[in-house]
Amino acid sequence: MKMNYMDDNGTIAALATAPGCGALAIIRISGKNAFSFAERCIDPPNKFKKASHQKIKLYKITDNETRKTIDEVTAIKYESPASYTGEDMVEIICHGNEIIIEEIISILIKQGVRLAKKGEFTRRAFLNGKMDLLKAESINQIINSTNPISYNRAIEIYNGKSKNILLAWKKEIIKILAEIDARIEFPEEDDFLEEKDKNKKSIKNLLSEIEKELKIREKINVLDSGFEIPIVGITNAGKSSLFNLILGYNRTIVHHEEGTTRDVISEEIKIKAAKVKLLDTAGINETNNTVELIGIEKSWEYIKNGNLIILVTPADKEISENEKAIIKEARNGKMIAIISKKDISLFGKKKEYFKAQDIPFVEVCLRNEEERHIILDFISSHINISFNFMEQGFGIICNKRQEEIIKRTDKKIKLVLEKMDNNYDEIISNELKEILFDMEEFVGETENEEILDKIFSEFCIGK
Ligand SMILES: Nc1nc2c(ncn2[C@@H]2O[C@H](COP(=O)(O)OP(=O)(O)OP(=O)(O)O)[C@@H](O)[C@H]2O)c(=O)[nH]1
Ligand SMILES: [Mg+2]
Repeated sequence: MKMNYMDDNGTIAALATAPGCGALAIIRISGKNAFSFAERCIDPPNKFKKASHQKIKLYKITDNETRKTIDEVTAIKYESPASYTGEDMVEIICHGNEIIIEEIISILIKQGVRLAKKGEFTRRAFLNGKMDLLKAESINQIINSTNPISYNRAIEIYNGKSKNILLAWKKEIIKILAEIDARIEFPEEDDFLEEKDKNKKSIKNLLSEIEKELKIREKINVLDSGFEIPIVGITNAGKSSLFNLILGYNRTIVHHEEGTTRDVISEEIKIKAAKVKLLDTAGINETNNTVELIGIEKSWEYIKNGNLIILVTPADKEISENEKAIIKEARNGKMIAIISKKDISLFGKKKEYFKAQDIPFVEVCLRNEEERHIILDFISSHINISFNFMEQGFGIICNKRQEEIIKRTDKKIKLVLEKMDNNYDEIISNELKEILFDMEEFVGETENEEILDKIFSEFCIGK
């Protein structure tokens, strides 16, 4: 059954902090009866009644039926409209134990407070005009970002940057549209060559900005779903040693025998706050062993498809034909090299080779734990390079809804450009009007109950 939020303006409560054990937890209550409901369990109630707006004070939570003290807490009163939701709100800060949290919430529910739905606090904030849609959506991104890049974008979107960009685009379209509509109405006036040229240039600019934004989104999607970094190379190069060194524990077998690793072993980790899927792979080798061959086949897959490829190559050996083949296969400018075994290095030539190939490298001894931070710095800087956002545009898209709208706009802009070549003014005018509508939808100027349901259902409870 579809819940109708519009009809529901009761008082709601939920845990606002992450569930589980913690020093403190925050329970939020919002709605027109928030204060009177809170008074019925906050002890002493008179102290709470008299407490002024946004002043934090110490209380107890008591179950009025059993007279049992649940916890010692602090609480803050926010008088409407100066609260997150714009309604009267109370925040109870209790100890971060699920038993306490459950008890407090169940006391509130007994009084008639309802458990909040996903994103309901933010939805109310939006409906009460505390924030626009883009800001509300960016809050979800701020909470859920798995990497500093999308987090930084989310903060800027929260501060209104994407809205400003969209409004500038919209203004440009309105200008072009006005000119084209005037031409449709008074076709005999002039040949409008100059205007047509100018319009075409503006549309081309807009298209290139939109395409940049879609590219950034694609990269952020990759980052969010886990940036894949396979460790590849010939057998015995030190791949598993590197894998273990990065993880900080012995996850996989390291052995001087060739072909030790046969299957792909993967672990999700954070490298300087970026979510990464690190993979140890089978060494590329000539072998007749069927199991090893299956592993090698998988290694080639990762060499082709990884987001950033780490080639481990031993300093004591000349570059081999297999390594040259690996480099050739991964030639998208997304390979970095770790030259292992610098402690037993016999050849200096390898460095020269990577310099000539323009592949960034670092020389290390993988048996030396102290070199871990050098390796992490090196990898992290190359994760950032492969996401060189600043040069490419801003990153206005922060969720699926926005992505779909921009993809739609992209198609329509391409169509407009095509029609401009053929002077189909009516079609162009219609398309531009639709693009305007898309842009209004993006910034939330066209409100729609179903869209709101979808957006806020992606939030967590308590936000
Ligand atoms: N001296 C020295 N030995 C190293 C270094 N890195 C790795 N080794 C040794 O080289 C041998 C092979 O290391 P592994 O990490 O198992 O190599 P691998 O690339 O995973 O090998 P396969 O799984 O067989 O493809 C082990 O005996 C390691 O201890 C290094 O930097 N210096
Ligand atoms: Mg190995």
